[in-house]
Amino acid sequence: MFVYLMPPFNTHILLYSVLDKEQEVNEELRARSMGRSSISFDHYFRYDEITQFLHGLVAEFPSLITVETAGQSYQGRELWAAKISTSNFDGTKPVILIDAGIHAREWIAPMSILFLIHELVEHSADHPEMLNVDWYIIPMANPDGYENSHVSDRMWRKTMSTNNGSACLGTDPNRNFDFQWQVGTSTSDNPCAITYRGPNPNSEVEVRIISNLMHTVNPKCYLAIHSFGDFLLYPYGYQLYIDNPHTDNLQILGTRVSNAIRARYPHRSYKVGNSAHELYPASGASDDYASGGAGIAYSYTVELTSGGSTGFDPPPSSIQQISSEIFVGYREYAIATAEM
Ligand code: 0X9
Ligand code: ZN
Repeated sequence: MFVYLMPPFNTHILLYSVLDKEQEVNEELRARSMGRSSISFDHYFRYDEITQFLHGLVAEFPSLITVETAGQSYQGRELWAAKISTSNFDGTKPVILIDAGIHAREWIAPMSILFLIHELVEHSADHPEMLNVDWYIIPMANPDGYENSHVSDRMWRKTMSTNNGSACLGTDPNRNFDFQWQVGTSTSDNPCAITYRGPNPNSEVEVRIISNLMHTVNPKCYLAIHSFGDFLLYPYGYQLYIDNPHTDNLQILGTRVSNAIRARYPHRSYKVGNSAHELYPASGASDDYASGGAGIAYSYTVELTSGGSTGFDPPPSSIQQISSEIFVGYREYAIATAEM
């Protein structure tokens, strides 16, 4: 079981082109010229730093970004929602909904989204094509688990809720969504398993919050950000060979996004396909709920690259590179969503 949860290693040699180097240097110069030397993507942010970062942006760019709480985690941390819009979220533009960090140990996922927010807000003039959509982003969807993975157990994946009759903590939030819950394999009824699905669907408050947003925000496109394995996956993933009415379009858009990344970063190849087929069948995941429960046609799980053979632990020095690469993908999703 555990083996199946570790997507196959990609043994890419990380090649930096001259162009990448140039971009890195420009990025640094630009950051410095903005006078925000405190913001750097050279380390993994803890929950408090994420909170500070988001509120700092609101103070400086109030017409572009607002931050509100989408609700509180089991242990009482806010699930911050960053709303980025050049038209006040007035309903005139299609919306992209993103969550990252629902799996605690996948540290690169929230970092890539903080980098996206940084670009959208602090360098908005460079990305007008990305602001033809409104962004509703939960950069840290499982703050309790995330903090636990920093202070106690680096490989912690689940929430931190207690379980009746067991000393083991937590539910796998990506097995807890209310669509085909408990069906098939890679979902466990054992509270001590890392894929524990919970006593019933939606038992986790973090899952209820995200499920609700899928309905209230009414996005055209939903992205769940995870790591790792270099995949852009689409539903249905609860079982093999279950067709999704939007399969053709999901494959087309995923391919477009993967191609955009490869065109800019030739060494990086995100594979596109049905999640059960490309990775493994797993039920109760957010992408399936977005599709089958909330009726969002364009729903993907992004499994970020680990940039080499480092699994869930890309070195801090590669946060900027991995985030810059997938930024091209997020950009392409935005351009496509604006066309929908
Ligand atoms: O197993 C998961 O929840 C995801 N992979 S991870 O390595 N980040 O844990 C994949 C979920 C894919 N989606 C569905 N199976 N519906
Ligand atoms: Zn994950």
